Amino acid sequence: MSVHAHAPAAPDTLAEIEVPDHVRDTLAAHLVKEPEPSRDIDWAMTRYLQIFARMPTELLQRVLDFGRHPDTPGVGYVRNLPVDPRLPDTPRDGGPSPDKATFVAEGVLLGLSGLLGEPVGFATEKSGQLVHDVVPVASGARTQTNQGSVVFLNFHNDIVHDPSGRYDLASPDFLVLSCLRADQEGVAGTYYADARDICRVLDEATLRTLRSPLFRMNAPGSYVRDVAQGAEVLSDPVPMISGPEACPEVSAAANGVRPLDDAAQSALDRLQAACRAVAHHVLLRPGEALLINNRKGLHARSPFTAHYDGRDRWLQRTYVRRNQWDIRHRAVPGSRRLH
Ligand SMILES: O=C(O)CCC(=O)C(=O)O
Ligand SMILES: [Fe+2]
Repeated sequence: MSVHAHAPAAPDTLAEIEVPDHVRDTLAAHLVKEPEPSRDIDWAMTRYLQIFARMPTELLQRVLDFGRHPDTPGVGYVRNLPVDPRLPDTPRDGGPSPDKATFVAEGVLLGLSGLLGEPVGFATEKSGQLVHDVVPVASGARTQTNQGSVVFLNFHNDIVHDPSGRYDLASPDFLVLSCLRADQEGVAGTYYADARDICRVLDEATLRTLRSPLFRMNAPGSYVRDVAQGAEVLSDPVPMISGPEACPEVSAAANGVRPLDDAAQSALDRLQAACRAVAHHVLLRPGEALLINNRKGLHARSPFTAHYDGRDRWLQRTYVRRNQWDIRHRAVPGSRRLH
């Protein structure tokens, strides 16, 4: 008998969800009539729920299961979604575009988000907007942020600075990334490494180190740039991997992880190498979206060429919490979704 006969099968960590043409067309027909959602976001989210709830039950359940169970895949690749009839230029300054006449893309993004939880904004990320435009920005081309293009954006999860010293607590549970326009060369790839796959390929000693509070996370690039005048703002020492073996949580700041000793540094290097070895790789195209569980795994982006000519890559993104209760201490007064 082979030694592998009783090894548990590797869990399926990528959900591929193809929307049938007739469902896409029905979604499009409704979404094209909807107004700009931020005018009354709770009304808009309710309306999107009505529209998306009419999808075939199996399709709807796959998206709901993605959001509600610890044992489901960490990344969902949704294809054949509706797009706007006419797409204006990609914004050059980080968005939003002033020229959008219809809001199909926003409806797709927020409709999918609403099946996972509630979209929330953070005052220090994209001015607190709920719909983020992820576009290359010349001044950030070499940064480890979503404005970058020239550099590989390392495997990370999207974390949020919090005065408690723990940056994983307030962070989004999910990100939704929806593609409005691909990069002109078609090479910009998004990667997702699921913590279950990462743990399968790492040795015991490395895992023990990664599960120890030997790492300090730097606050996101936007926070460091806009609030801290460029200085690092480090978290308390935290582990990078936590939780039960069957469903571990992983966290890594994009803007720098500072290991406390040499063993932690080499474990961090092995973690990034493991991510590259196990990651799912997707080239997002218009009408495609990625549902990203921001706790089950880490994501990354390949380098690509930005031209700053209005035809650059354009994604829209939400940050989604299943529940705002645990972050109510940081809610901005007078706002129900801004933290
Ligand atoms: O551009 C991408 O594919 C991913 C960028 C990213 O990490 C993010 O928007 O959080
Ligand atoms: Fe990210």
